[in-house]
Amino acid sequence: MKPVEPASRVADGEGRPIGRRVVLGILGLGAVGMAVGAKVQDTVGGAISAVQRADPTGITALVPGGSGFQYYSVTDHQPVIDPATYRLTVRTLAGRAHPFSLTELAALPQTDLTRDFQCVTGWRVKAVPWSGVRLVDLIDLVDPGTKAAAVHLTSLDGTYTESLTIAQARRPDVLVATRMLGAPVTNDHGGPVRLYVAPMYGYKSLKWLGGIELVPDVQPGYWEQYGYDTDAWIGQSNGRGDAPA
Ligand SMILES: Nc1nc2c(c(=O)[nH]1)N[C@H]1C(S)=C(S)[C@@H](COP(=O)(O)O)O[C@H]1N2
Ligand SMILES: [Mo]
Repeated sequence: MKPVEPASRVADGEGRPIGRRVVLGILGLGAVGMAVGAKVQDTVGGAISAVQRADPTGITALVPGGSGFQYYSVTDHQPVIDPATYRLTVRTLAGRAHPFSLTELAALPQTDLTRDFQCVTGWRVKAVPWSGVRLVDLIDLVDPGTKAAAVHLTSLDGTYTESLTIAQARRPDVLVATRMLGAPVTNDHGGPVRLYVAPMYGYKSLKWLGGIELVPDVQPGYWEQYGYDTDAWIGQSNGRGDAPA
């Protein structure tokens, strides 16, 4: 059977699927972030994976704060990212690597967008404020080469990938986001840097963004290898009729 992107699950108070967030709450570490030492993170990570092994649906839980987002990760340990050493590496077709620190990203023109977030499993968060650098601005900074037809995006979780055609990547509503919901992107939401592809289903909005590579052809991303559409337009793909974001 093909893996299916898990439908959202909420801890129901009867000891059934306990999300990792609940565990963090129990441990009193709800604000685990990038500044927390690796030792504490390891302990928390161990507790999380034990609980997740008991959750047959995969790895989802409500992210607290009433935002309506569901926590998604296809790996059982999310990356710990030090903002001081974080680099987003943009690689040209010719193989040149251009690293961007958070300070360098912050110095580039910033774009604000307020748009819905829609997961292909059905949940939607209305009017989310997003900010960051347009993907097109980063691409244009590195001299992409005329033969690049697509971008391949990689996550620092080591597993998740995504792709966009160059035309999609050049849209003004595709952001390399450093802020969402009025604050820096949290580690749970893929911070310090995630993608936000406004017109497409949530699986395009790769978390813990580490690499952007210009490539000659579209390479299907993580979920796309299991049958989800690579052109993931909201309401015009995956057999769904949702209203555009
Ligand atoms: N690295 C990574 N990025 C990811 C995912 C994931 O599992 N791993 N899930 C995707 C899916 S299916 C959705 S709906 C959104 C969920 O974002 P959130 O966890 O901030 O709510 O992240 C997307 N980006
Ligand atoms: Mo999703």
